[in-house]
Amino acid sequence: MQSNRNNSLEPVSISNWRWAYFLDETIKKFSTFEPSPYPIKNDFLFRESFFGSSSNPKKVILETWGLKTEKIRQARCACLQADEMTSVMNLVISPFNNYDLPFFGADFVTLPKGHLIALDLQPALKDDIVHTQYFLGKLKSIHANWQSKLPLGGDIPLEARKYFSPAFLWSRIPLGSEGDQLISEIIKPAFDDYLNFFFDLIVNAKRMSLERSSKVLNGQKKYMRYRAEKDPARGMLRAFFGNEWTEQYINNILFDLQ
Ligand code: DBV
Repeated sequence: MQSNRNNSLEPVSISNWRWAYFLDETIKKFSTFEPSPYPIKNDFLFRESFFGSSSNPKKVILETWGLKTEKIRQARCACLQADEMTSVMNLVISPFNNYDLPFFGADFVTLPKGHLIALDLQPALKDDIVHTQYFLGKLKSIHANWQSKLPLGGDIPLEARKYFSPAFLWSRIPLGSEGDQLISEIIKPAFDDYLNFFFDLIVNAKRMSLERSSKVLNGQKKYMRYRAEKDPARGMLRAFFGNEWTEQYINNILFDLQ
């Protein structure tokens, strides 16, 4: 099947994709910031493949949405739906390094074993008080309000911890009506709170000195390299779309600042 999307800013249309609400909210927020498409080749804008037995092949579709603005180097979303069960939204918003802004990261994943929710404003320089003090206080109160209403996410890889803020919203939610209720009553308003707060930070962000900008750039590159190296979806993407395509996708599209 061909995609009718000519650039990364055109709407994503994957039937039954569970996370459409969250991408729609993100698109709405960016609409007032004169966004322009992010350069992504067709091969990565849309990809379709089949898996499972030849007698009963199942379809997997992946679409990539993306944009850039004056202060945002890249906002991109990997949108994947595999058959009925597996539904993935991996959204990362990366500011230009000449603003003291964190990354916006959302990893919403539905697998046969349940839903995984990872949402955060991730510092490029976690131990740098100038980079974090002005947003962490408020973000911690937003986090406290929602995390207390969700099941815990459990342990995360030790080496990944330094890339998360203390306000990392992290949960593993069961499938079924209880899970659906938590997603509509807790995850949706929580996402809106994190997204609205992030956009407030963008609006108020001022250009910084060259010296400070290069410090933030180093922090951003370290984050991107880590995420490219340790992408938990690598195995799944390779199984669906092959090794070579997956390595290009992860390193040249999803985490392309290295
Ligand atoms: N995660 C990605 C991309 C994905 C993606 C690009 C295109 O970075 C999906 C898809 N994340 C994805 C999938 C899983 C996870 C897990 C499919 C489930 C893997 C599985 O259980 O088989 C946040 N994502 C996770 C986990 C965390 C995150 C903590 C669980 C631990 C794990 O399985 O590794 N956000 C994610 C993350 C970092 C981050 C790992 C690291 C700094 O910022």
